[in-house]
Amino acid sequence: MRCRVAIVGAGPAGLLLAHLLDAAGIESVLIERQSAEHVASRIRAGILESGTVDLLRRAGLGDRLDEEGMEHRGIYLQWPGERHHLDFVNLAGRSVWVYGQTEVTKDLMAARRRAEQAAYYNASDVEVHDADTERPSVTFIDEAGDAQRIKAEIVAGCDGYHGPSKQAVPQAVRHTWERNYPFAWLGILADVAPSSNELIYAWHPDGFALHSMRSHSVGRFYLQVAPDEDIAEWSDDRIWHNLATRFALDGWKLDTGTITEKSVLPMRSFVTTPMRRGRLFLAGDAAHIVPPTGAKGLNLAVADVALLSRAIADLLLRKDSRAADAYCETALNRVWRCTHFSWWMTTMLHRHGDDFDAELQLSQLRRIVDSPSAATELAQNYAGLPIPLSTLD
Ligand code: FAS
Ligand code: PHB
Repeated sequence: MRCRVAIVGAGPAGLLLAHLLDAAGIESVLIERQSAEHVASRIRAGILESGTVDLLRRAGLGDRLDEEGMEHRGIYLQWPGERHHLDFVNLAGRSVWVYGQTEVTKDLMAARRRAEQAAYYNASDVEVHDADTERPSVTFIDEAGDAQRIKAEIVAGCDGYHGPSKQAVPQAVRHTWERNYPFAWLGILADVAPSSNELIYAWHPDGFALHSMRSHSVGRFYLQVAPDEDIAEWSDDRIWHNLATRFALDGWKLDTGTITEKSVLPMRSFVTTPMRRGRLFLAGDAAHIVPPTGAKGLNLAVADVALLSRAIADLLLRKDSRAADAYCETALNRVWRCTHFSWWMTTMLHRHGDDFDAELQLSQLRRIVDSPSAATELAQNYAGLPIPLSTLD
């Protein structure tokens, strides 16, 4: 089988790339290891930058987002006895939106079905070949057990942290940075109306806690735990008790409800370069992972894909390779900015080290609340940098 672009991975990066290429009249094929149901059921990110929202709207994917999403002016920063609001609209001129990645993925999958473009789910033994040539290809076993080879002009590796695409970049030229943090997040979904109108990021001696949400009736909460935490040790009561302790504030109460999902998420920073090798381009978690404290992971994947969609369209439709040749450098500039911000938020808010470290963290938090320039720096990074030009521009 031949196609113009073979996309490995049908998470948000792969699905959005397929959608943006379709908008430019470029056909693609998606090859995904999991079932469509599995992909659509994943619970992951919750915050969309306004740049991401604007792009989704312009791509015709904004209807449900506008109906069900929740626009937030900012976040709260908390430490024992104090909770302060940071207003991103006043500080940085833009808001953020609460609309789960699960919903974004469902919207993208529906758009893919409407476009009637090929997608192989439940693919196994996926491998990228000849990335260094003008004739790259992807081989795999399809869900019927038949061997397939897709010959393409471009291969996009959108297969996340564990995907095979990055392996197609020769080890000798690959450079990887990785930082595993000495803590993890215990995340829960609960059928309970949020106890706050916007997200609360709380520093506490017992550990970090985050009050997020998915709707006016579903709360999303995270607790800092040990990296090897056994979720079986965490009863619902123990989770709610720890959340109430870490968010405690005079005159405020945390409402509780039925916990419908709980999981432990590892915390790591990871970057691999180059993000391009010949006709293979990496985007999203295939090239970088950030700790979710800065709400960057999904938004960074969207920015990669906007940039990549334009580079592929220039290359295939206009024989102009400038954007493709600059893809790696341009993408990495934003990757490292988001990697630094996510590392900074994570090391500022999570308990690790000794009491000296704790005093440094509290001093940093007070500085943000007391200094408009410090608050503006956080707001500009959290609310997001402008999204690169895509095939929609
Ligand atoms: P994804 O990992 O979403 O998608 C990659 C796709 O490739 C998957 O569908 C996978 O099945 C497929 N794949 C893998 N190997 C393959 C193979 N061999 N062949 C074919 N397909 C293959 N970000 C936030 O901002 N906030 C959060 O709270 C947050 N929570 C997260 C929780 C978890 C458990 C994880 C893993 C990530 C979380 N993230 C969060 C980051 C997350 O949202 C990612 O940034 C986002 O999913 C990136 O999208 P993709 O690059 O498409 O990668
Ligand atoms: C979420 O709602 O899942 C979420 C929100 C903000 C973060 C991380 C996760 O920083």
